[in-house]
Amino acid sequence: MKVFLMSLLTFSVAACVGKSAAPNSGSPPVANPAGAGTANASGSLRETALPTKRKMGVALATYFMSDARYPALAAREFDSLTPENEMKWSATEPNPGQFSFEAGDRLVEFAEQHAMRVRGHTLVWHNQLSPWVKGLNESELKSAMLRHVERVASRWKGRIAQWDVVNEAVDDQGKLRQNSPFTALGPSYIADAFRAAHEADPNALLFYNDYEIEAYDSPKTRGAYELVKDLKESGVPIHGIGFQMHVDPRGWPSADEMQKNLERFAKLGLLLELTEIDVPLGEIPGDAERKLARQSELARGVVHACLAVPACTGLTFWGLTDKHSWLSTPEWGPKKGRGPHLPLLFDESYQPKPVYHGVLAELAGR
Ligand code: 9MR
Repeated sequence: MKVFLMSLLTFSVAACVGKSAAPNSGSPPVANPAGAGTANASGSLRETALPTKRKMGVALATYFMSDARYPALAAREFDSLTPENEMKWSATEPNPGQFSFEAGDRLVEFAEQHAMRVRGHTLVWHNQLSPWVKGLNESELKSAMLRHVERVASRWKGRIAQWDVVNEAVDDQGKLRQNSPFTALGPSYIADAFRAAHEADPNALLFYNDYEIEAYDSPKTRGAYELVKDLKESGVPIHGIGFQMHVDPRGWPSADEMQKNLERFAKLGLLLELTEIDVPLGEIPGDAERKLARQSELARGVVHACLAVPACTGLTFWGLTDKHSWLSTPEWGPKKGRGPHLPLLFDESYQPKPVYHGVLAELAGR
């Protein structure tokens, strides 16, 4: 136990093992330092999900790792890791041609030490771009994009199971979004990014990732559908689509609707991942108990929909505890007069919430 805890605490300097964790290869030894939740290792999410062949994922950030409860709980419960910010453009290429991979390396090494799959996030996105990118003309932008994809995907070649190659390219109407500099390159930029990623890391599964494409009948879902259908039919190396699931609970699609939507995308021959799940409590009506119960019900519906569609290979929660959620920051937090969002499976003291038990029960088929 002591050795294992030491390895958790020193993850940042540990040597990398240089290979990906085999899918569903069982669990590593697990730690339960005081205060890091109450679930037993044997009943963890990752253990419980093994027979379903779904990966249970969590978005992690290097800057929270210094609290030993954080890496311990993440490694015990989850077998897939998405770097929350560390692989984005502003983190990996702050200046033209000057790359910085240290934070991404730390998370990849941590994942490898704990038999967690890595979902790389994300190569081409209009947000968290380095400011210099916005000053480029079209031909410079295209070269910069291809170089960025090539360098970042090569860095972790063979160690990233899935890449979100292009993120959030379409707007609410399902058209290429106007507030992205990449849109100026025309729709072919998306195919170009996928081809460059495939060349750099031929074994990585390549995903298009977006939010608000969960509802069956919305202009945005239709736009994303047409986009990935065209890519697939044109022979572009795209393997999957990521549904972020940052859904306002007041308009959350039913489990049946989500399932129907997932099935439609699966028929294109794509893999499906639910990539950034959170369920903000603040939007749910009722008292605290009612909110927590509804949060659990909604999350169970998401798990149910994924389990019902064979092409759905994993579910990732966008953060570990309510303390670490992007929805707990002043920038994204609840609007005036609304309660806190508290959107994740564990509370601010790392204890499992009703929604954790709901997800676990759904995974176990109870
Ligand atoms: O969780 C991320 C937060 O820490 C960043 O400040 C924010 C900046 O845009 O991005 C958050 O993650 C986003 C993800 O990368 C893409 N989908 C939406 C997520 C929530 O905004």
